[in-house]
Amino acid sequence: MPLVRPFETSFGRQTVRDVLLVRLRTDVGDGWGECVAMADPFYSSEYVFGAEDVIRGYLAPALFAAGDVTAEQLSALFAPVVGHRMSKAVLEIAALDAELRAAGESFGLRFGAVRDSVDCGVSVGISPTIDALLDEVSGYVEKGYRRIKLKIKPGWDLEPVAAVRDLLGDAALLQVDANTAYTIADVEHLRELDRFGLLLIEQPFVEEDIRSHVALALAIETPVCLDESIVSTEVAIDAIERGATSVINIKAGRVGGYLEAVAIHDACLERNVPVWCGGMLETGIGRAANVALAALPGFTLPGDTSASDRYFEEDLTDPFVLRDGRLDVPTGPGSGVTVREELVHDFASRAPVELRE
Ligand code: SMG
Ligand code: MG
Repeated sequence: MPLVRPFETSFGRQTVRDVLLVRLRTDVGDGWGECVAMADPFYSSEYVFGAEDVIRGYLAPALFAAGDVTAEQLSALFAPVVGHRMSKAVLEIAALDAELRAAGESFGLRFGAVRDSVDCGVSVGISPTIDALLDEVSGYVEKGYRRIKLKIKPGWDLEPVAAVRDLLGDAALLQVDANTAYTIADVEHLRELDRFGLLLIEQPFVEEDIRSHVALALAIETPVCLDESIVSTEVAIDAIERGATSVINIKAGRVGGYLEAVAIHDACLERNVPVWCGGMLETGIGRAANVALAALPGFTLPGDTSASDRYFEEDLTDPFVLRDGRLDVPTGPGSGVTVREELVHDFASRAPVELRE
């Protein structure tokens, strides 16, 4: 699906979103899921074709062989497959969608939502120039976004952050995301971000490097927030206890599913660690589940849960529309959104792959 504008991060520039969708046919009805893996393994090791391959070769056969199972049992069923969390997550959410549609229960109710709409932020890519960046940010502010996140990398950090802080004023919520672009040698440089009153700095160092995040957290006043590093509840608790992260970006796909995401939320709530809902340029299908997740009590910071028009000219569901900086949590059964199947068909880069028992 073409993006309305290119999205550049420290690891690359995207102009389209190559989305792997799963439609799960069950004896209680169908469920849909959106896999958050990107086309290339640059954000994480997972990528679209890899996801398709592991679903086809391992996860779907395990599902078929298991017979009568519930969505809740899938993570144990898939445990023999190491990693591949985004692939596991899409099957789990498709199964949950089918189950909850049959039961007449919404994702929000199932996850434990406590609000009917959620505060939204927007993630702003690296721009060709500071002027272009300020234009883009101004547009989002006009639309009502409640928090701005700037993508940063070496050579694109202090100057753009200073310019945007100037534009927004001191009170505005502003944060940065490096997608692992820095090393421990950059600690002194990153400390200079302290003067901008940021909400947090997200994932400055590589995903396995918890130790350097601990060192940065000790050196800097800006709270350190992990994204890529947090792949499970155990890792989240460990990173919190070691002082590597004082805020967590929760992305269900990255942690193996929404049920694990809820567990991380619960662990963080218990430890007074604020969380927020990350984004992976989802269509309305994935967005519906993210918005439901972001309605849990521990999600106290605005998420990367932007409106459909931030990403796409046309969404695969009815568009999510920003209202006073917030998106409504769908209330219908399952995801609460209806997939526009003709549009999925029109956008499809190839015919659907059908897997059977
Ligand atoms: O969905 O609005 C969105 C994108 C939010 O910045 C975003 N995601 O590291 O948090 C992150 C990135 C990962 C995806 S980059 C293509
Ligand atoms: Mg991130």
